[in-house]
Amino acid sequence: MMALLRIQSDWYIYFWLLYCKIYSAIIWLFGNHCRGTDKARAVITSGIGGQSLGSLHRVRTRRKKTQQYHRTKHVVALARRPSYKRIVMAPGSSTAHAMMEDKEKLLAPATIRSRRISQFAPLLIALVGLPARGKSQLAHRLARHLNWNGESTKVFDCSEYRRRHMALYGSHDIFRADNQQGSAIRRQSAHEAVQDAVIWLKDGNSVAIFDGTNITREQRRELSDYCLSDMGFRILFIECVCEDQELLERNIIEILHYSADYKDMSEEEAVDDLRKKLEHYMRQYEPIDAGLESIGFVRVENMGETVTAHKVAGQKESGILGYLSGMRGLPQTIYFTRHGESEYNVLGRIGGDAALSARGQLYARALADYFNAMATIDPVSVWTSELRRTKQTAADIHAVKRPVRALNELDAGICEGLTYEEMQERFPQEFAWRDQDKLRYRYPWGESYIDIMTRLRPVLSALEDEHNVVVVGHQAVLRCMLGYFLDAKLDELPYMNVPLHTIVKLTSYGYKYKVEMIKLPVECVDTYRQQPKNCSINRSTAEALTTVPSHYDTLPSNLWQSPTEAQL
Ligand SMILES: *C1O[C@H](CO)[C@@H](O)[C@H](O)[C@H]1NC(C)=O
Ligand SMILES: *[C@@H]1O[C@H](CO)[C@@H](O)[C@H](O)[C@H]1NC(C)=O
Ligand SMILES: *[C@@H]1O[C@H](CO)[C@@H](O)[C@H](O)[C@H]1NC(C)=O
Repeated sequence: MMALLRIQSDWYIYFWLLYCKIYSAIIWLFGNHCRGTDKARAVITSGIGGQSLGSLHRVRTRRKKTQQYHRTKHVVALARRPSYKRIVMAPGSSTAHAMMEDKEKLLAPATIRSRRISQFAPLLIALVGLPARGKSQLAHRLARHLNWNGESTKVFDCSEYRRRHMALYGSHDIFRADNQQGSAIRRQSAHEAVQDAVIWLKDGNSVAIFDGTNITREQRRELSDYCLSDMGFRILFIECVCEDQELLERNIIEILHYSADYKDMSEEEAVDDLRKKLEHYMRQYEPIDAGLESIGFVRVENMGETVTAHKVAGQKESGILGYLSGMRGLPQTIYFTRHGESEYNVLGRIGGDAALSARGQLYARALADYFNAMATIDPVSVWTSELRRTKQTAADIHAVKRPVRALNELDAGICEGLTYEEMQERFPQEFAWRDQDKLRYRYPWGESYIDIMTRLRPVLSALEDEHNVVVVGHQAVLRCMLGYFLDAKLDELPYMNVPLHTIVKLTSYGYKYKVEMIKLPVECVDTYRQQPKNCSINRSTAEALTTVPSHYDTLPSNLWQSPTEAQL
């Protein structure tokens, strides 16, 4: 009785609780719809001037390029949350409601699954797009960038697998949709490429780039399902679109020149063949449609002019998005040179901030003559380090000069300013350890090659978009930079020979670079020290010093007057 009374007196509380329950049920019902909206849209406009390094310069050159190609650039990253398609629609996608209803059921499982896959799972990147849209170039540049950033990456090129099946490329005929044998071969080679990519990722590598065409919706769905549910890998599609006729033509010319398919054909035959091949592909091509496909993708238009991201989440993917948004596919020439011979070079001392020797000054003049003669047709800009010897080397070149801190020479810490002989005398153990693993060895209070690679990242990204830049740098720094552009193995980097008084000219072709070494006729010492045979910590002094290049003990005053003597 008492209880009943209490209930009666507290009836309004119960009523309130009931009301709350109903209210939260309503919220819950609608909440699923609304949750997407607030977090969903993230619009990133990045790329322009975002990097700290030489940003003024980059913006200036960008603007020039923009005018040239009538380009506008924006990066729009839509919807990190792959929840409701009604909210997140890429422009141009179909909005027909009826179509959405049945698609939603179809798409839902895949999106939920993809959300659950760990950030640390390996990533498969699949390229989508017609031939000559710059897919291979993008694939290899991205791979180079990722490898440098510590993600072991490899490109799996479908056309290479196809070539293995057909000793000789017959003609465009095999790309026809109704060619049974041809499509069987293509399917087979794509399958093998994917299998190899899977093996690569299962071996503990982090990224595989699948460079095929994957042009139909069905193919993409298959690949995506296979990756997400069977393998537990992350997957990102990158679609390359190219509307710019000028760019397209350049890509086509590049394919004709460098593709293995057209080695044995005459120019006319090749052009005709490629045109027909494109037509076959165009008939089958279904561009990625955000309304119909539940895949995460990035669309790259005109080699990085416009980059649109859709349902892209994850650390690696964001990094890739950033890289793509800063990418340019323009042909480029870059020059590298070490500073002229410095007083420390003559004495065999490392590091420091010495001035140029007399011969180093001669080199500075010769270098200026070289680029000033070029300047009337092809003006250059100059990047130096913040140290005296590079600034002095570039002093006479008529161009804008930009000192960049990240280009400073490897900091030798406690060994700054020592000769190798002094290092052996004072720190024999350190000296031996360095010889054992020069790439990873870090001087006490100083740096290692790996450290310079890290600090060079933004410079390298910036440099990839530049044309006619002269980088006046230092031995270790240039080894890393050249290693990046020439795809050198990491362990080879510290032993690359970058001699003094030599211009290294890199010219891009496709995604590769051609190297020319231009030695200017000014004498200098050799600073190249090979790895000695004995790297044991208790080797003798003589063994430690066998490969040290000869040098002076005091600075000769007449060094540049008698070159023969300087040869030693
Ligand atoms: C695209 O990927 C799928 C999935 O493995 C594959 O079966 C298909 O052959 C590929 N298509 C092309 C043209 O590369
Ligand atoms: C140092 O030298 C001794 C022989 O004198 C040798 O047995 C030992 O293995 C050496 N230590 C190292 C680390 O190489
Ligand atoms: C290096 O030198 C040490 C000491 O002289 C010697 O014991 C060792 O065998 C040498 N190692 C090689 C690989 O020559």
